[in-house]
Amino acid sequence: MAGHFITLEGGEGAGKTTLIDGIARALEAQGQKVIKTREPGGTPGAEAIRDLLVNGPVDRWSPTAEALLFYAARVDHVDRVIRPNVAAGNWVLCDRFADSTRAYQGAAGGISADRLDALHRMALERFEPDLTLVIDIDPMEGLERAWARGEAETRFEAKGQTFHERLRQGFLDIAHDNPGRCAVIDGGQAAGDVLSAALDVFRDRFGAP
Ligand code: T5A
Repeated sequence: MAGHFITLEGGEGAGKTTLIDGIARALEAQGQKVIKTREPGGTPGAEAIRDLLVNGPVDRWSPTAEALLFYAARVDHVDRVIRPNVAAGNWVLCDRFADSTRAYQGAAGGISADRLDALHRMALERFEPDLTLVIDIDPMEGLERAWARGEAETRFEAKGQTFHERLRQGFLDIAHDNPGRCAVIDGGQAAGDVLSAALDVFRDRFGAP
């Protein structure tokens, strides 16, 4: 039986990593095999590209150069980790995927949706997640959480408030335009309530955990 490819999306410090851990525990408690992974990253090559993207001066790359680097990492990750694990029947929980490029480099960075769609089709054809949870949070609240944790990879966090407001709206627009794939979760709630809301969506879509 084929597995499932689930992505978590949202702005900085939205709580994606915390939520992935909770969902994984709930699935594993039912005996399911779960692969937790992230973008950019998830393979040695993609982690090397991550280092180029998340560190250094804020203007190190243009949005177009960023998008190409994110997709180079993504193709390696999909080929080596995501597709084989879905084919093996596992649950793949991925912290960020193509919607992050659509929101960060597209809605906030200024690349048109048509150009990013063309890039996605060239790289991955029509490959998309089975479910995307968009964790929505006030950008300042998310950034404060990330700063409080002493985040080291600060290149994208350092972009201005307008960028982060456009980013939030970009994710909400993606969810609105893809209701069959996406569900929006209020990330401003306590972590336990965010997890309950996410598990409700899982039960609704997959009947588990
Ligand atoms: N990027 C990525 C692009 O521009 N384009 C792309 O295509 C892709 C794939 C790296 C950067 O790359 C950019 C976006 C990013 O800037 P990342 O590593 O996912 O991506 O970066 P972040 O979003 O910054 O990841 P974080 O780990 O900082 O945020 P998370 O995972 O959303 O949040 P999490 O769970 O680590 O929580 C942050 C803090 O808040 C607490 C946690 O304990 C933690 O301290 N917390 C809560 N506190 C209160 N209430 C809750 N409900 C909480 N949930 C978590």
